[in-house]
Amino acid sequence: MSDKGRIVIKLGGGLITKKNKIKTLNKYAINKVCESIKILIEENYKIIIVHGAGSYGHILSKEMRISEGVRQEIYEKQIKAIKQIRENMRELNDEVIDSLERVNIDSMGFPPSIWAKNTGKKFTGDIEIFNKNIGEIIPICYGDVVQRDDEKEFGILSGDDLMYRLSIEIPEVNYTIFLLGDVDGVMDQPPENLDAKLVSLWKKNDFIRTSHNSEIDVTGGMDLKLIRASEIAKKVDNVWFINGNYPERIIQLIRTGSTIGTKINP
Ligand code: IP8
Repeated sequence: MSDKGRIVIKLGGGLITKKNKIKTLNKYAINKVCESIKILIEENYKIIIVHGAGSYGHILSKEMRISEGVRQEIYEKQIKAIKQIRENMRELNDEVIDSLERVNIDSMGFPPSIWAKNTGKKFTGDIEIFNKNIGEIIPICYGDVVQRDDEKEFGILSGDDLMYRLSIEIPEVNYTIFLLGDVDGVMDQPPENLDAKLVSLWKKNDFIRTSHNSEIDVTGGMDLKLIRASEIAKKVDNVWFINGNYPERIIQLIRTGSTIGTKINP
């Protein structure tokens, strides 16, 4: 069977963890997604996996104001927290690796705290390690605390920014998929509103009211995801937001060209 291209897929933090309670895992969801990833590999797609932090990263980052950089008054506490967050993220990454192993997929985590610097979509670091061929190990990375070159010293590199550079710079990406935890895709109103409806096609400048939960999310929630996704769509043909609790929708998408979810246009 011929090589069908590459899929960059993000397992959102709200899917793989329970966001409100520190370090609570949704192993069931991770296992289910990994079963679908197995099918994608069998269908001859090259895969790059990114995952978010959820309750393994956002709660402590918010408490210790990590995204603001150095705060002299709590500096020592911040340094301790950074160590803890990085450890938590490796632990979460190990859970993803373990779920892939259960379906006989060999994968490897590349912690951004080691190879990446600076935050936002212009972060630096060699992403060539993610340019793997069919049959090679599946590379994984995730949102992490990274060093910054300026006076802030450190900050948070979101998985959404990793999605951007991986989708744009690694060759042959034909699908970029953001798996969400609690919704079918982009909704026309905050999803907690009972009459919120799924937006099946979203493009830049389409207005929607998101409910970016700044109580918990330190990176940018749905708003950042939408901005990055529409930038990616300038280059990648199929950029989608899909409910990760129904990963069979990814299979339907690659086989039929459409599914329940939101397609993002530039
Ligand atoms: O959940 C955030 O990554 P994201 C990373 O992909 C940390 O935005 C450590 C909070």
